[in-house]
Amino acid sequence: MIHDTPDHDSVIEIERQATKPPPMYRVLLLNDDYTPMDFVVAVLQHVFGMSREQATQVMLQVHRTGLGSCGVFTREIADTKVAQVLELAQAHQHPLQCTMEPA
Ligand code: TYC
Repeated sequence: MIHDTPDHDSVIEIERQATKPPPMYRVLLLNDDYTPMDFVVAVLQHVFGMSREQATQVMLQVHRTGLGSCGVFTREIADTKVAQVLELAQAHQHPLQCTMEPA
């Protein structure tokens, strides 16, 4: 939009800030030697809404490579999902680790 104003640079800057998409974060699952595969699949289905097939693919990717992406979310949603995974892992006494990084 063109603004007929003597200070149009700051108007454009304010609009850019207001319409900028939010920073996004990738939620990552880490491999370990102890968490049962079935538990990881169930967590991925429950927390990330994945199908059993999709969850199995992500779990195997983590198992084989050490790391895998559970999806990309805004900071608040990514924070919540990381916390949900860690709570479930703790509640079942599994060492499953989950973290997030800027996407
Ligand atoms: N490596 C685990 C096993 O062999 C399975 C596993 C997969 C653990 C993914 C964590 O994020 C993980 N039981």
